[in-house]
Amino acid sequence: MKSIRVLDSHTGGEPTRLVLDGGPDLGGGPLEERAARFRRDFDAYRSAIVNEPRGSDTVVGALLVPPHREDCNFGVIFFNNVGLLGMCGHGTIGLVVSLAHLGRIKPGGLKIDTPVGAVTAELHPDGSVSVQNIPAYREARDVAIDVPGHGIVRGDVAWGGNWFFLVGEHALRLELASLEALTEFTWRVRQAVNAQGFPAVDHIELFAPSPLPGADSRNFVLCPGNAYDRSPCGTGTSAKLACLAADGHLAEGAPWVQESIIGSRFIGSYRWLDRPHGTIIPTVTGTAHVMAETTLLLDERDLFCWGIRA
Ligand code: PYC
Repeated sequence: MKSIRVLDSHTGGEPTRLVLDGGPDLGGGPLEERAARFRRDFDAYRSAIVNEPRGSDTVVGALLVPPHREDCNFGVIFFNNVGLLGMCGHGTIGLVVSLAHLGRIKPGGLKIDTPVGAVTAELHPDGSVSVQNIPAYREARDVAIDVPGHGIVRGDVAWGGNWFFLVGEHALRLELASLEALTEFTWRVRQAVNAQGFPAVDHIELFAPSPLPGADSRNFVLCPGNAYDRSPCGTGTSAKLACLAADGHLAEGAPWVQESIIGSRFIGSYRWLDRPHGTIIPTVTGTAHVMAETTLLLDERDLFCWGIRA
């Protein structure tokens, strides 16, 4: 029987399953190449770790690997129920809290290698974590998408470590009671965005004012495998910060409190990297909690040993 040692955490309600031992051996080289190897040769591991019956559509896996970049302390490759992610903000916060739980880091800064670039994280003495993400930018502003059954939906396309379509105007209420309608709508929006010029967009993000005091905005984020992000989405918040910066709606260094559909919050801010081109360095701060230290057992006699795959 194969065994895989994992540490489960959640960041604002969104789970991260950190793979410590027994995951696929991806060899060395840049993380982008190792991610391609993971995708090509070890997809069964991805499914076994995060899909049912051991996981669920919401679980994001984080494979801990040695870094390639010399200035990094750790490397990580994130994955979900349908494939690999570029970066993952909630997952990085979960990773840092998990490393602290294991005694592998103390409060302070560290640098983490990912397939889309190096990120810097800071574990604060109160246990919260700030992630300084890779550069984020808006690719296209106020794009009109014709969504069958819904009409024209306008939004921005932005990169925050994954590709997002960000929609501020829509007819839906951002509350858990509307989950089915939110999922159906954003799924249709993604189909239309992909068909109408932006095939790489795999996350759809809706915004509305928060009904609670203290937040600048509430979001609903549809992830690539159709689960919604329980956290405010670190890469989605980064994409939002890039749009706010480009529109002149948030000053450099000012805080932006982004709330998720379940009420968990990240505090975002940015600094300009390249103002003429609208490129920012976003920072997202949040908290995570460890939940379980587990050994996954993979029994080849089990029909669903490698997870239930669509
Ligand atoms: O926090 O960046 C994030 C994220 C991406 C997908 C789920 N969470």
